[in-house]
Amino acid sequence: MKTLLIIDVQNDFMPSGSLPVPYGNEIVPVINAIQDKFDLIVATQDWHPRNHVSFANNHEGKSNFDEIEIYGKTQTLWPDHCIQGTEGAAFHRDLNTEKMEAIFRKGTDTTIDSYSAFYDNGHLKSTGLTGYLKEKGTTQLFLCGLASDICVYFSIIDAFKEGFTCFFIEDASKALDTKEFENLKKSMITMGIKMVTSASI
Ligand code: VGL
Ligand code: ZN
Repeated sequence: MKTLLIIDVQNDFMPSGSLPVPYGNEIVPVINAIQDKFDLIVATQDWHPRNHVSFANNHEGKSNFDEIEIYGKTQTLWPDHCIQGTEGAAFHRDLNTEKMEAIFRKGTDTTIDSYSAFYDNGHLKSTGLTGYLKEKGTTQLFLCGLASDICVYFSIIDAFKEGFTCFFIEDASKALDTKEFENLKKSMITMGIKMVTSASI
């Protein structure tokens, strides 16, 4: 059973947003065009409270893209983005949302970030997404969205470890840092994650 998991296709990650992913808008028509090929469509939204720990603005003397330690792990400090209920946290207006059966929101805990759709960055709490997808009968899981080197990457790694056969739809995703993504891609392929394009689904 084929499921499409659409990660964080939200206004703040678009070229005009507060944490822009270059060419992020270009994936919207690609994602809309492939939706018919799936039995189930699920999406995520990055959904932070205003006082979230990942915002540089909430740390005195820190600037955007500085790094700090949280629970012993490196945390990049981001510009304010995807604040709960704001226009920046909304899906891109052209993204087809009609067929989404569920929307999982992540990054809601003030004290920890959550790049993956499955667990927070400390792997302390599950979002329940594995249970949902398995109960729905998902075997093959296709991921796309923003950003390829952050939230899509961390989500697909967790999905693979949870036992799904995983496909990364390359042209339905864009990276914040394309060089970093090329390195991550090699490690994903080595693990057994399959890289595909929208035309081959
Ligand atoms: C993301 C940085 C911070 C993402 C979310 O969706 O890739 N990146 N929060
Ligand atoms: Zn975030």
